[in-house]
Amino acid sequence: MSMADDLDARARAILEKNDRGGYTVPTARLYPYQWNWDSAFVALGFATFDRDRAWRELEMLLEGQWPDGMIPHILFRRDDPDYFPGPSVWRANLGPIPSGGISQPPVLASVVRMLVEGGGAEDARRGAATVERIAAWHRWWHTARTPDGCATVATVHPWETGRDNCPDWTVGLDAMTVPDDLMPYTRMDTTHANPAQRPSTAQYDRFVAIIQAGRELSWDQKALTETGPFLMADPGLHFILLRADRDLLALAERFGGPVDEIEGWIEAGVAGSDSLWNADIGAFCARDVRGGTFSDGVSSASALAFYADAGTDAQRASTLAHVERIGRAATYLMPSWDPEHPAFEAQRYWCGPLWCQMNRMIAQGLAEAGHDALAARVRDDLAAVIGQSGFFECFDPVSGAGCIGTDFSWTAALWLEWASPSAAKGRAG
Ligand code: 9WN
Repeated sequence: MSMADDLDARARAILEKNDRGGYTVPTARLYPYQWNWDSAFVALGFATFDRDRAWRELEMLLEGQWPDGMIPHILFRRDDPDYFPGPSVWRANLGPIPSGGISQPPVLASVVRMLVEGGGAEDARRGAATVERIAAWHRWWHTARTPDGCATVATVHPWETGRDNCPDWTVGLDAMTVPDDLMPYTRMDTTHANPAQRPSTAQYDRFVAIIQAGRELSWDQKALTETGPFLMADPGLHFILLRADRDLLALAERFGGPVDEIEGWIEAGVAGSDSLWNADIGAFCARDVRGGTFSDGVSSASALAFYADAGTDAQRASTLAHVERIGRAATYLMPSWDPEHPAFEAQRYWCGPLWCQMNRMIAQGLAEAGHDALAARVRDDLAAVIGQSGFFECFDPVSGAGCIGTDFSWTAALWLEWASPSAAKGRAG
C-alpha cells in the first residue's frame, strides 16, 4: 500500500471512529458534540465513500435549527463532562435540541451545492429539501446579526467566527469589561490539550462573560447583537456568507426558493466588503463595530476575498501580495495569522497554525480567480503537513508539527475530498 493509500484508509477510519450515529464529533474528548461548520466539511469527506452518510450529517445538523432560523454552533445531544461550556452553562434551549446560543460560519449552502452538483438524483432530492431551511439561516445572519448601520454581518462572540483566539478579536475583547459577578467556571480544554496551544485565561473570562450576557437576555439574538458586550465585523464570516449566498442562489434557482431576497443579500454583501478594507495595511480586516477600530493584521480570513469573489482589482492585488509575502515567511501556507506580525505564535491555535478548512476555501477562491500555482501550493502544503504529522486539528506553519486535537474529523475529511492524490481530479483548488 502506498503512503497516500494508507492515509486514505486512516482518514476513513477516523471518520468512522468519530461517528456518533449519524453525526460526527470533531475529535473524541476535547470536542464531544456536533459542531456546525465541522459537520459541513465532514460531509464532504463522507461523500467520497458514503453519500448517504454525508447527507445524514447535514440533516442532523439541520435538526437543531432554532425557530428564528439560527443553526447553533454546537448541538448537545447528551451531556458530556469532558467539555466546558456544556448545555447547563449555555442554557440556550430555544431550539429542538439543547445547543450553544451562537452560530458558526455558514458554509452549509456551499457544501450542499457541491454535493448536489457532484451527485445524482438522490443528491438533488436531499439537497432540494434543505434550501428553505438554509435560506432561513441566512436571513437570520442578515437580520439578527446585521446591526443597524453596519454594512456587513457581525458577530457577538469569537467562537461564532470559528477562529476563537485569533488576534483579530483583541480590539473587541480589550473593549469588554468582565463583570464582577462572572460565573465561576472550570476549563476542560486545558486538561485535554497543551495549555500553551490554547486561548488564555483572560480570553476565556471574556468568552464566558458573553455567554452570561446571552443568558441574561434569554438568548434574544437581536438584543445580543445590539447590546451584548462584544460586536465585531469579521472578513471570515462576511466572505463565507457572501459565497454561501451565491451558492444558495444557484440552489434556489434550480429547486425553488427566495431568489429575489438572496439577490438582495448578495448585492449588499458585495457593497459591504469595502467597510472591512483596512487601508493602513492593505487587507480586509476585522473591525470593532461600535468603536470603528480595525484589527491590524492579515489573517487567513483576509485571504477569503477570492472565495467570495469580492473586492476591487486593487484590493485583490494587495491581498494577493500579502498571501505571497506570507508564503515566503512561512514554510506552509496559509497560516491563520501573519508570521511577520508581533502577535504571531506558531503553535497557539488561531494565532498562527494553519487550518485545513480555511485553506480548502482559500485555495478554492485562488483557483477560481486564476491563481492556480498558489492554490496548488496551499493544497500541497496541507498534504505535506498531514504526511509529516498526521490528522491533527491544526499545524505549525513553520515546522509542520501537529497541534492540539488528534484524529481530527475535518482534517481527515478534507484530506479525502481535497488534499489526497486520490481526491477527484478537476476539483477547484
Ligand atoms: C469552540 C470544533 C471547534 C471548531 C472551531 C475551533 C474550536 C471550540 C473550542 O473547535 O472551537 O467552538 O472549544 O475551542 O476554534 O473552529 O469548530 O472543532
